[in-house]
Amino acid sequence: MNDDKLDSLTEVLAGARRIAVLTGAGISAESGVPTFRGKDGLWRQYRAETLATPEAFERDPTLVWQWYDWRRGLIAPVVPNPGHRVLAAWQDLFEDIAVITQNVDGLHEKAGSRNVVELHGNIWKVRCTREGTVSESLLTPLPEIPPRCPDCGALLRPHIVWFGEALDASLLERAFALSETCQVMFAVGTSAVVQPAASLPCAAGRAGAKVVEINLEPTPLTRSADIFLRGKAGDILPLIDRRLRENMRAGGRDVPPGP
Ligand code: BJW
Repeated sequence: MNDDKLDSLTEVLAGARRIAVLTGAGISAESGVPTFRGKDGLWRQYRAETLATPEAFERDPTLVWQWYDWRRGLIAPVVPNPGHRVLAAWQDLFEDIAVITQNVDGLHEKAGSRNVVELHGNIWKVRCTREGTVSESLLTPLPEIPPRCPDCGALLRPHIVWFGEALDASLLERAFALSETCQVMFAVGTSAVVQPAASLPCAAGRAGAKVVEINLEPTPLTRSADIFLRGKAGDILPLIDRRLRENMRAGGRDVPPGP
């Protein structure tokens, strides 16, 4: 990575207290979770319309659940990678850091991040289609497909936001508030095409934040980002972390060793 870019980024971060990070499937790719739109992405092999819409679930809940059961099986053994771990470790370096994630894999929490907004839900949660109650469901494979609510017998659905569904209004409000009040916003490993999440870095930029994008390739966000760092999140975030800690130490701050 270009050293000048790293220098200007560490300069920007040196004075920052409030950081927001929007993450997408790319940050979990190095843990072994498939992305959606990449070379081996899920939407290259499966049709979103038949698996990730409310209409698909209404038509064939068994098919939709079989797909989610398979994905839960893929995600169950994976662990956070250096990208997730750096973001969790930055809780020691910045007064306020929030992770706004489109991912449903729970890996940020697993890495130790505490302030996480899960915009698209969580694959380890289920929701009763009759009562709307949300509960954890960790068994994989599921003992019964499609699973039913133990209280009322109605179908359970994955607690995930499908295409055409509204995001939880209070989570979205929180995500915009975090984006519009941060000083630096990172967009890490997201194709930045799915709304409304893709609008968050733009909202941050309009409100005066520096926008830093980390991705293997340019996205629709790249042109308006202040700094674009091309490469793997699991390489670039640790690189930034090391440089940041060196600078903080040089400035007389007592900082713990990195993750
Ligand atoms: C790396 C890397 C490494 C790889 N390091 N980088 C036309 C225009 C505008 C909007 C719309 C439209 N038509 C329809 C819409 C709305 C729609 C939408 O935005 N569609 C677009 C695709 C066009 N949005 C919705 O429907 C949302 N709801 C909504 O708008 O509601 C309105 C409403 C209001 C009131 C009432 C009713 C409705 C809901 C969106 C829900 C998205 N859900 C999904 C599926 C969840 C299913 C599941 O997980 O099972 O969420 S779609 C899928 O995309 C998933 C992701 O969270 C989301 C974003 O993907 P992400 O994370 O960006 O991943 P990828 O794969 O796209 O990109 C990975 C990136 O990482 C790439 O750039 C790589 O280069 C990079 N990368 N390895 C760094 N190691």
